[in-house]
Amino acid sequence: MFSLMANCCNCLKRWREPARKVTLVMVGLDNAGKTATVRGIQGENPRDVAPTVGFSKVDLKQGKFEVTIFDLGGGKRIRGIWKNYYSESHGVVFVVDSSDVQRIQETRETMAEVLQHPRIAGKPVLVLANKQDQEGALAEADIIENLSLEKLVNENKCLCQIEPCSAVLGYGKKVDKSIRKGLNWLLSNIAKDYEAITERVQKDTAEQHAQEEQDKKERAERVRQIREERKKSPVTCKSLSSSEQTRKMATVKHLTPGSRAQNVSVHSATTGDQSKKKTRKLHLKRKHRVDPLRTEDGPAESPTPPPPPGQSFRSCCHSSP
Ligand SMILES: Nc1nc2c(ncn2[C@@H]2O[C@H](COP(=O)(O)OP(=O)(O)O)[C@@H](O)[C@H]2O)c(=O)[nH]1
Ligand SMILES: [Mg+2]
Repeated sequence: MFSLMANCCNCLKRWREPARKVTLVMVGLDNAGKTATVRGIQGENPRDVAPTVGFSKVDLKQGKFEVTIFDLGGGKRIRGIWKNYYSESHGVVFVVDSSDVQRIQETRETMAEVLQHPRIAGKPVLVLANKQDQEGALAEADIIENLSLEKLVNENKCLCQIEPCSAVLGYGKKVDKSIRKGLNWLLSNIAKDYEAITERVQKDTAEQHAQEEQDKKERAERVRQIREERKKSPVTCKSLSSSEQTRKMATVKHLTPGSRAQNVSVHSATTGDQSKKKTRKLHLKRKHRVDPLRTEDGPAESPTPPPPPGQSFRSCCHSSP
């Protein structure tokens, strides 16, 4: 009787608890089936997926959890962005294409990088050994061996569960049971350690934001310095008297008629302060075309003739039949 009451109290307590917000990062090589998996969980057809450009953010309710999943693009060149999502993640879903035997080593290296990352190590990891419906797909034991999974998770102190599955078997209520089971495992392990993981998430996220702010300031400072240096650099033009400037620019006009840069310069050289500003532009723009003419050996030859005036670059280029 007493234990029944205690159970009821616990149930009531859990029912009254606020929903827990959990963020998961979903990674794995391109074509592993990450987007198909997320769509299946969401109740959308996993077969109509296009390759993920950048990332997609999916919010869903799973029991007492409000889950945000960052489904990240897995192409080689985009994997660099993954680390930007680690700090705010409570756990990881790593999707493996079990039928892609040729890239299993690449998968292993990629997984090692993820689990070793200081903002991931120690967090729970669900490995979905996807595409089990494909002929020749590696079985669970082979995946564990090929990925050196035990070694990896022990070294990085990550709780880990692997689920062989197929993301295209069904969706919504009919989503592969192994995917559902794996997700429940991940969420319940996050729940067990929720306060500690959340504290870590908040600390890491604050640190990351501070770092981003710092980087932004440093970038702005570098840009400011470059601008300062540019302002100081056109010494030659500044030291010329305005009549000299006019003469020089008139020469430019004479030598290269029709050039947009020179037209602007000559026009701008006619007035005081404004002329200084525009002269700087001239200094930059005329660089390519005017320099060879200073040799006074006659008109310079351009290796590739510019397109006729008014003709755009696009219309100059056409593919061979
Ligand atoms: N046969 C089979 N194909 C799958 C499975 N999961 C995903 N695919 C297909 O694999 C391709 C890549 O899936 P996608 O979810 O875009 O991979 P992502 O790059 O990891 O997001 C798509 O054509 C999917 O339909 C699966 O379990 N079995
Ligand atoms: Mg995708």
